[in-house]
Amino acid sequence: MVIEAKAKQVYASGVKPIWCPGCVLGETLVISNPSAKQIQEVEIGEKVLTAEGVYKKVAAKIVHHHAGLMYKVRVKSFGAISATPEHPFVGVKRIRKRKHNQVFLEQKIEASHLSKGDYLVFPIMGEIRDMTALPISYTVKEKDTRSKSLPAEVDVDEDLLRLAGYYIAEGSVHRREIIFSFNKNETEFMEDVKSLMKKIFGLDGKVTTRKREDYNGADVVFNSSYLSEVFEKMFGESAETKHIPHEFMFLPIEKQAGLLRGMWRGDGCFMKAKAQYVTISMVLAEQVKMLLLRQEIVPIMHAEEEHGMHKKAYRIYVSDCEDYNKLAEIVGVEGRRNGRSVSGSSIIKNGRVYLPVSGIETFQYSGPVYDLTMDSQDHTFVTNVTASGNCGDFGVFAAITKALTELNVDKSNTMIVSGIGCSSAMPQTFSTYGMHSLHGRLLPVASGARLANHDLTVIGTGGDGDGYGIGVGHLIHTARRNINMTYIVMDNETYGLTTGQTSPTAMMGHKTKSTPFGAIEMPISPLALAISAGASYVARGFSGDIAQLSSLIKGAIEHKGFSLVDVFSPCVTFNHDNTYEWFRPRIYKLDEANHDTSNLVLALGKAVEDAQTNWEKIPTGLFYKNERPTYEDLDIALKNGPLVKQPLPGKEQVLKILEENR
Ligand SMILES: Cc1ncc(C[n+]2csc(CCOP(=O)(O)OP(=O)(O)O)c2C)c(N)n1
Ligand code: SF4
Repeated sequence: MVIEAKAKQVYASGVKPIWCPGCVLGETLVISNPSAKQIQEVEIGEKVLTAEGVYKKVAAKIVHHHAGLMYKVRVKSFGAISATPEHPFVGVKRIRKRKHNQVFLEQKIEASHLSKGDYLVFPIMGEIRDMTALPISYTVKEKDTRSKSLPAEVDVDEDLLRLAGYYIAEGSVHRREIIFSFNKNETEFMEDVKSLMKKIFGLDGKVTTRKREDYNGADVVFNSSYLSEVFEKMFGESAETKHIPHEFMFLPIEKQAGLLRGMWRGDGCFMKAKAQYVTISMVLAEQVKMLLLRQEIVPIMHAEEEHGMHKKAYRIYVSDCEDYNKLAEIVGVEGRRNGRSVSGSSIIKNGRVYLPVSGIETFQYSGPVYDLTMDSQDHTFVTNVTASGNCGDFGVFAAITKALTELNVDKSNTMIVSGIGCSSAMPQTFSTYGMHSLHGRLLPVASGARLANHDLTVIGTGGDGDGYGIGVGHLIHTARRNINMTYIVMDNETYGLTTGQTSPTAMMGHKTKSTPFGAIEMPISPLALAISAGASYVARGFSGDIAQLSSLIKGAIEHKGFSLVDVFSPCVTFNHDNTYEWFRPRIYKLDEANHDTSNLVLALGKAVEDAQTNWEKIPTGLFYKNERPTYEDLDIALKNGPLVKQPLPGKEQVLKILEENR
């Protein structure tokens, strides 16, 4: 497996972790900013749409070889997506077979656990960014005396957007000419284009039918090398690269209606039973889909493979009666359809579309599969079909990588030690030294490594079961010894690897295979435990906030002494209570609440605030930090350096020590 990260040193090992990833085929389309592109082409730092309907940066891209079963999941309207069996989709379980759900409870559902009728979620981009003026910039050519100069800016109103729509659908640029090609009968649209070009850019156009006699087309032609340059830059150079400028995608829907009107008049049509838009630009097809969704119209997407001289085409249909009439109203078409909405079709609610699964097939595949780790609170990314989610441990991986990169830690002098659990797969994913030890025993191993080599950067990584269950005794003693190391606990409040049993941090009432009637024990408070045991750096992060988490990990690595970084790292497969969505409204940051990190009593208070507020308020950030001597500073033998670096005592010295201690 290859995990790409922008690092001075490459910290990724290329070994596949076991975490439940959203692995899909390389050609899967991802909704990125400003376009849509195959996942294999997406780069770190690029923005991609998340299940929240907002764009976030890609923190890491993961590729690994998969050999075995793949699931091809088909949904109504948006087509199919192929994924590995454990791929967690953002979905909703269908409650009654032939009836739509009243309530849509979203969860991450593995591809192999989906059934026909369940819903997959596609978020509608909700952000609105209005623009009133659009700057027009072009290269002034002194020799070009024929092109009139253009206004420095134009109003972004319904007129401009309708004109943009006509151009995207029917426009082309030929040297200094801007040509809008229509059918001869579409005189109304030709007149509309002429008056819009005159009003907005002051340009006069003429209609020409200069082609063959049997040709049914007519062109409206404008002469301006300046506007040709502007339009090519804004809307793409050829029919295949045509696109809507990204900033137009955020405009209020009233303005976007103008865009749809112009586009549909150009490349769309209204038939008896459906409206249709055709384009050979894949990016444009995805953008039209999003524009329609923002108008609460669910299109049916259909890709038509290349055949003969015909390029691959994307057909966008609107067939639901209500949607058809809504679109007719927007485009200004008179015909209306009577009838009810199509049963069994998609539902728009809460800023998302719930698309019923219409079929699931399996097939064998051997080759690369891809996944993205997002710098987002919910760790999801959106493909052209639906949103996918990831195990929180990917976020922790990305945060550790970021911290090591920013500190430029020497990987040949770093050791990552783990216990056993999903989270304990971390050492394999890094190209540092590492050891996958025994369940609950990572701290003694890590302590040994540090005491044997005081120059080594030692990082322990494990789960809550590992560290707060079977290994809790070691936590207390390593903390009180103040061993100079960093301990990162991926706290998912469950035993992930063993398929979801109750862990020591599980909340009371949490139902699992091991507590089918709900947990009856109080959850442990790991931060309070660590602070009271003597840990000198105690922090808590969230794998949905990579920026905060990596800075806490950086602080922990730089700190001299024992550092605990507890991380809420949701298990998307087995813990459906403590999800990204559950954490988000409850979490707040201590550094924004003027917390005094040097005050032990206050830190203890903050450490139990989550349980005290019945999990309404969950602080994250640095709880407590103090500088005190480490174990290796105080130990009589180790304070002179690791034993391996000290000269061996001679026979006389050994005898003297024995004599003194008789
Ligand atoms: C001594 C011992 N007891 C039990 C197990 C079985 N076991 C493996 S992982 C695990 C729990 C993992 O949970 P956690 O540490 O929270 O990590 P996660 O998988 O959730 O990341 C258990 C009980 C074991 N491997 N060794
Ligand atoms: S912790 Fe949960 S989501 Fe993560 S790899 Fe393990 S089972 Fe999968």
